[in-house]
Amino acid sequence: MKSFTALLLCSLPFGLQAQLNKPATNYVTISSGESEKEIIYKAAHVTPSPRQLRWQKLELTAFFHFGVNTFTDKEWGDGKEDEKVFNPTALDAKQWVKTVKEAGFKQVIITAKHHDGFCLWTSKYTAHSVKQSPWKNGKGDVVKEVSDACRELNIGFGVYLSPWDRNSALYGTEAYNDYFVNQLTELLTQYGRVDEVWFDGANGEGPNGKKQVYDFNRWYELIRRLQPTATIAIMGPDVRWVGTETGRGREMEWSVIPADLNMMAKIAGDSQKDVAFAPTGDKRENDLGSRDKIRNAHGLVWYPAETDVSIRPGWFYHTKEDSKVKTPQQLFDIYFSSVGRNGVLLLNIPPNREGRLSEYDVKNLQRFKQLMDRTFQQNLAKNAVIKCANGMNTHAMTDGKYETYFTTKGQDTTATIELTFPSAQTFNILSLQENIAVGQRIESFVLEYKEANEWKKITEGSTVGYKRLLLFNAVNAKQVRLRILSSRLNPTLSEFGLYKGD
Ligand code: FUL
Ligand code: CA
Repeated sequence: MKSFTALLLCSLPFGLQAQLNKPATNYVTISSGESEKEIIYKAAHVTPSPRQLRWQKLELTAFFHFGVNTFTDKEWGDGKEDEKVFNPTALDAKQWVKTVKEAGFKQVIITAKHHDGFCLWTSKYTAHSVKQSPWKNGKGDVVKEVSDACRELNIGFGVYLSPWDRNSALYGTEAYNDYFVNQLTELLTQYGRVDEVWFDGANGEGPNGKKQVYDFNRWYELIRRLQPTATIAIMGPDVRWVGTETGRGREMEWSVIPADLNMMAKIAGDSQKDVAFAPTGDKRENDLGSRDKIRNAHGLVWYPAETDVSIRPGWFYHTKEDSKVKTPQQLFDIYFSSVGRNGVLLLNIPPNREGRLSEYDVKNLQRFKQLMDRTFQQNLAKNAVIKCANGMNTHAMTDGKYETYFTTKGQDTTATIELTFPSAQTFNILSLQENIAVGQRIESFVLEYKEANEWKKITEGSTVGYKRLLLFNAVNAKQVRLRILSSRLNPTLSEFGLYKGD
């Protein structure tokens, strides 16, 4: 197996190599003999690339699984589907994009081609596409309708292109990599800016019974050249699959991890491969980046987690699942366990056979948004007098701006931040955000309140990262403190929030 370092040095696209050589870097090498102290110092300086930072700040992104499976009632098509089955009666991509935008989502990803090989755009390189369908007399292009809607409504646009293609006769041969590059080129050149390219890990057999050896580096090079600001997920260098499709990330989620974990072989190995649909498969290990994990690493890389989950049991629309759409409360819990655990949520909302998001999904998304707005409407910490003996910029923690941040003086890696309210306040949510533009540093923290002159624990955690949300039984207190117990370098806090949820 090639190490990721070797992969980087010999085969990464020039653009990426140049970017990695800049002083602020999302990758560092570690030589043998470096002390733990040196390694931790290096880890604290690994920062996201601009495209990774933009992506992390999106928080909420939406997936649209749509294709022949929508009409055959399947999850994984076998590639033998008649193109004529694809016939949405009232396709309205603007309704999809508008619905998710109004619910707070900042970017969408459309399944341009799923494992069945059916293309939602009129690719020049195959007949297995919308071209042969009755929809708009073969003149329709779903990818275009989605990208136009994204541009009009000003939200990010991404494509899912399944490397595994159960229709293409070329699959399993070297020519398939050319075919794939041609299709990717169409998607990257015909629809304006593309913000995310999502490669699935599934790699099964094609029609000739052979598996494909994917030419990932060629694909990455193409994307960097044609769409340099796009993040490549999850079989790619920018964004890592969290390891489960349940919507639950790790409580300790380091975005800086040993570079070896960025290896394609490892990621492919962890991906779903069976035709038997198993959406709850859990490949999470609970620790990828603690001191124990990075002590013996050969390199460290900024490789953040994306948490993908469907609003329904399946990824594609099935009428029988109309009653199983996740409730606003379930979506809210997922927000806490994905975005609130230093991840980006990729929530799938599958359009139905009409070519619209169903009323059930729309209603639950709207109520989810109301719940979010209600919960995070007022940061109670803003009303407190905040003090930290060794701190700088304490006011920056509650100004609502991510770019302004609190940090400690000198070399201090711990801090006690004390909040005094004019009168006792009731709250049940803690929200912390590190300024990841300078790195991820906090390793351990505890929130306490004062009762009868004694400090009592409310909640505690390890990593923070871009966002950490903790829910606890409501507390009523006039004095509260956050103790940062351990960090890899001076801790930072862009925002500190205390909220009272329902
Ligand atoms: C999986 C696929 O096999 C599912 O069908 C779905 O597209 C999901 C997002 O990724 O690996
Ligand atoms: Ca701030």
